Formats: sequence, structure tokens, C-alpha cells
Amino acid sequence: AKEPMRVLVTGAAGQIGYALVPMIARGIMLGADQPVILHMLDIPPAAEALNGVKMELVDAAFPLLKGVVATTDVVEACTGVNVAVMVGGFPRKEGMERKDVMSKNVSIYKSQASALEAHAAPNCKVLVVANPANTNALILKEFAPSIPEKNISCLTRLDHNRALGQISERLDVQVSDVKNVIIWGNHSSSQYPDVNHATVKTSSGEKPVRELVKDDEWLNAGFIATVQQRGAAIIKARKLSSALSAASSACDHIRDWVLGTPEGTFVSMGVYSDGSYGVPAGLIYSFPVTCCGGEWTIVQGLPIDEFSRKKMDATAQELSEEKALAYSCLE
Ligand code: NAX
Repeated sequence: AKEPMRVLVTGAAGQIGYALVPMIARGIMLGADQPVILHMLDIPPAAEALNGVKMELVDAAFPLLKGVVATTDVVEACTGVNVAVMVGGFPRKEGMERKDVMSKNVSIYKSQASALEAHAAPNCKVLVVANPANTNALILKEFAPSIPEKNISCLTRLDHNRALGQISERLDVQVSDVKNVIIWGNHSSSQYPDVNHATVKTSSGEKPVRELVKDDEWLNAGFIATVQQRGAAIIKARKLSSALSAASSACDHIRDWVLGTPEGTFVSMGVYSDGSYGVPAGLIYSFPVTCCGGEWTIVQGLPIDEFSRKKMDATAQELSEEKALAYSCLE
């Protein structure tokens, strides 16, 4: 039998946490044969609710779940973890300035970076979900210099999955037959959902999405806006932000990272830019990646047209501004 893996979920008493922890305990994140020990962190005002989540995990009698740590102590939460899913953060409230929200998150991610660096298992993989996700991940990277940058990522898989979903609905095909959409850049409305390399499996082989949709007007405008604005549409409908889809996508992100992407398939992950595709190095930017042996690699050599170039640069520009704002909070 495999040794249990320890998985940290911060903000575990929140909405996404509530959807995510049972998925992890059922083996959806790390595989049906991988026992897990859940580490759940939240802040003291949420301690009682967090304990309630722990009670429900016990009540669900998950066969793969070998232990639960529910705590408000960052060091206890981070100790020995193999995977860290950072969902906890400070939400933007009515009337708050961008800088004030950034400042709160910078201080949270700075201190959690130190705790992970000092106490997580060697080679711990980190996924930041909490917004601003890319910049929180960058702060975490900066303040955990001994964690290799290849181990730090942010979630854009939800945006990626939303793009797959829109193409599947439009063409009335199975979502599992659509692949290789790309989310470039920031997990914000400046992201660029790109279908130029996406294909659909049909009875006569793989066909480009553009050839099947035959509506460049929709692909270049309506589709992009729908994916960019999907989070807002969910809030309008549910009066709450995306939770089950965010949790499921976080599982997809970690599963593919740890267990590998299928041959010929790439997925989107926010990772530390090395300058690929002319994206400034030193940003956490969403790229198309393949994963093998527990490591991601940016897909190289995709042709980029002028339309894409502009959109990729605009979202990079926004990330550079966020980075500058985050650094100004440190002064
Ligand atoms: P909730 O407000 O329901 O839950 C957040 C939880 O984090 C709360 O229980 C809170 O007490 C806790 N928390 C706050 N500060 C903490 C700290 N310092 N340490 C540990 N826990 C702390 O929000 P929820 O809907 O679960 O969303 C969580 C985060 O995900 C938000 O930042 C949200 O913006 C972000 N999202 C990111 C997405 C992505 O694709 N990257 C999509 C979904 C989601 O909007």
C-alpha cells in the first residue's frame, strides 16, 4: 500500500474548501489508490466552522482518508505537507482600494511562504487559488526562496475548463473530445483564452476548433468575453462565487501535475515565466504546459498571430502592474 500524502488546504472553512476537501478525500486529486492526510488551515474566527468540516470528514468515512489536521496554526498546518493548495485569502470588500486588498494578501502570502519553506516536505508542490492568484503565487515564491520556482503555481485551470465547456456547448460535442485551448496570462478579466491550437476529436480524426466553429467573429469576441466574465456570471446567478468548479479544477491541476498530462494534450497553469513567448521573465503567467514525472514544461513553438500577441502582451502588462503594486505594499 502507498504511504499517505499530506495535502494542505488553506481557507478550508470557506466555500471552495468545503467543495474541495471531500474531492481530495475521495482520491479525485491524487488517484483512487493514494491515501491522504488532510491538513486544513483557517483563521481563528473560522475555527469552529473548520472543526465542523472536520466532523463531516469523519462522518463521511472516506476509505482513503488516513487523518485530518484542522488548525489555525500555520506551522502545524504546513508541517510535512507534500501538496499545498492555498485557497485562503483576504477578499475584496465593497469600497476597498485595490492597494488595500493587495496589501492584506501580500502579508498573508509572505508569512505562509515562510511557514511552507521551513516546514513543508521537500519537493512540496504549491498551488495558489486565492486572488489575486498569480501575484499571490509570486509573493509566495519570493518569500520562500528555497522552494524551487518550478514547485509554485497558480490556478488558471478553471478558466481553461470554462473554455473547453464553451466550445463543447457551441459545437454540441463531448467536452472530453475538446482539447488544447490555452489560457494566457492573468487569472483576471485580462486573461486571453486562445482557441488557435485547440482541436476536437471527430469520427474523421482531430479537427481544429476554428474549422468546426466557422465563426471567427464569435471566437474572437463573444467566446473570449464569456470565458473572461464567467466568474461574474456565476456570482450573478448564485449570489456566491464559483466553488465546485474551482475545487474540481484545482484537483485537475494537481492531478495532471503529479500524474502527468495525456500524450498530445496540454493544459493551462500559472507558472514562473522564463521569458517563453516573449512574456517578461519573473511574472507568474498562465502558459500551455505538459506534465511528466511530476514536472511541468511550457509547450514551445506554437505560432502566435498578431491578434494573440496583443492580448498576451496586455495581460502581461496587467501582471507587471500587479507585481509593482505588490512590491509597493512591502515598502
Ligand atoms: P471564502 O471567503 O468562502 O473562503 C475563504 C476562506 O479563507 C475563509 O474561510 C477565510 O476565513 C479563510 N482565510 C482568510 N484569511 C486566511 C489566512 N490568512 N489563512 C488561512 N485562511 C484564511 O472564499 P472562496 O469562495 O472559498 O474563495 C477563496 C479564494 O479563491 C478567493 O480569494 C477567490 O477570489 C479565489 N478564487 C479563485 C479562482 C481561481 O480560478 N484562481 C476561482 C474561484 C475563486 O474566486
